[in-house]
Amino acid sequence: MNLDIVTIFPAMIEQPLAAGIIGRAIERGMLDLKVRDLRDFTTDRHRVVDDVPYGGGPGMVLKPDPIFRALDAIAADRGAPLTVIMTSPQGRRFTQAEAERLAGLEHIVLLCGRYEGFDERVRERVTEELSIGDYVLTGGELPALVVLDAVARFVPGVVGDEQSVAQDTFSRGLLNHPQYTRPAEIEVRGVRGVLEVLRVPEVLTSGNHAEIRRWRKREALSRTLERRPELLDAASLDEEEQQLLRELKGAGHERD
Ligand code: 9D3
Repeated sequence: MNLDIVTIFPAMIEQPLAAGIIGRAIERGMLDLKVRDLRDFTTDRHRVVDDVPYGGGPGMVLKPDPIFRALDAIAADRGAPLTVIMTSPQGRRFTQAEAERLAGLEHIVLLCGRYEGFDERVRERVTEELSIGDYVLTGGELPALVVLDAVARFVPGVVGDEQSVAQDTFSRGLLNHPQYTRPAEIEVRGVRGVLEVLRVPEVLTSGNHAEIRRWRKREALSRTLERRPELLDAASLDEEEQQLLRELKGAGHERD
């Protein structure tokens, strides 16, 4: 998969990728990422990328011409047409389904916003506009990394364990069940300095795999019901899960 990220802060993209799974996938050639410094596409001596808004008001706006020149250079390098994604607070919400769809594309360009945003005319060349959530960030670089990370996981070979990609929370539509690893018992100091023993649930060490599967299903369902009940509307549950959910909902009412 080919990706281009256009930014005025290339280090904000490059530095995090120096470590971790996505960085390694790039080194191994599974992802071809080119980080493009928007300033390289200016034509003035001071490499200016922003200007005051027409009509007045606070802040600065990203100038359109360097962005158009960057996109022309990327099209010349990679071949047109381009899928150009603008990161912006006005965008549609980026979701796991969007990540999977974008992973099916051969090439995407991510434009990172800064200041008050882009000159509106840039949208002429933009295929989609994405936000990662309802909170205010200082720019589009972290959102671009979020999109890159979520999309790259779907590229075959990037994540070692294909099963973990397929069984992921948002692919299955449920939150994950609790996980434990060795040792089976740990002695820890609690809130008031009192020693207590924390044990792994017995079912997990029982060797009864049918019971383990059922326990995990129940835990995943009860967590989802408790924390993210809206996910249950879209989740596809098997017979056993539907029955467990009915039991859990019944148990919830008894407590009221
Ligand atoms: C203080 C500026 N705000 C005035 C009302 C608007 C604004 C402009 C630019 C707010 C944030 C930003 C920078 N954010 C992004 O470029 C961004 C973003 C985000 O802030 N939250 C979630 N997703 C995204 S994607 C790009």
